[in-house]
Amino acid sequence: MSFELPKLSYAYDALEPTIDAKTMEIHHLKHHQAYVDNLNNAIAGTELEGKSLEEIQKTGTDKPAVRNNGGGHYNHSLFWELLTPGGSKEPVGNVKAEIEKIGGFDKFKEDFSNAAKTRFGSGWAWLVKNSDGSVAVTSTPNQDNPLMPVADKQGTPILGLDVWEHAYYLNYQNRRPDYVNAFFDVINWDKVEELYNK
Ligand code: MN3
Repeated sequence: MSFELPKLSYAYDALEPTIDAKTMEIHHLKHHQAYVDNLNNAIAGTELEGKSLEEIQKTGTDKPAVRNNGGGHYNHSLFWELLTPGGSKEPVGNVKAEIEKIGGFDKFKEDFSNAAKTRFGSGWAWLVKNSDGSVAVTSTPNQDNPLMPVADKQGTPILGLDVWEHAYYLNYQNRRPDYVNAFFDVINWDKVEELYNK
């Protein structure tokens, strides 16, 4: 049983003007599909075949092809679910309460945006849930994520933002900060809450 490209629950143009349809289509059909295909090739015939995608993040990352493509598949699968047309504007429920404890929503936006804007080169900004239920902002290079033992900061990702140029270059060119600011218009906070409560 190999991994497959997940279907999106919205149309490619549904997130405009924040994320344009062409970027969504190429990102999903080309970039994400390549991570899926390369991950399947990398684990075929190994002890990782048949393991869950989460388990592969935790145990397979000593192999570069698994780290890069397994991370790519996990990160993008999560990312698509965290986006929604119109967005829900503000955190809800337990996530809202935990964000209050780290300084409130405005402080969180500032910290998360800084993590996204200052991640040099390609990578991701994250909000993670710690084992004690608290939340924290972090970032990772390339297709790493906080489930991987190699990550500076461990935790369960509940919000992630792709800051690779392929995620924004057609619409924003070199203006990563504008893309990061616009991301807050399309966050599915109900999904973030669902991930926190898992
Ligand atoms: Mn990407």
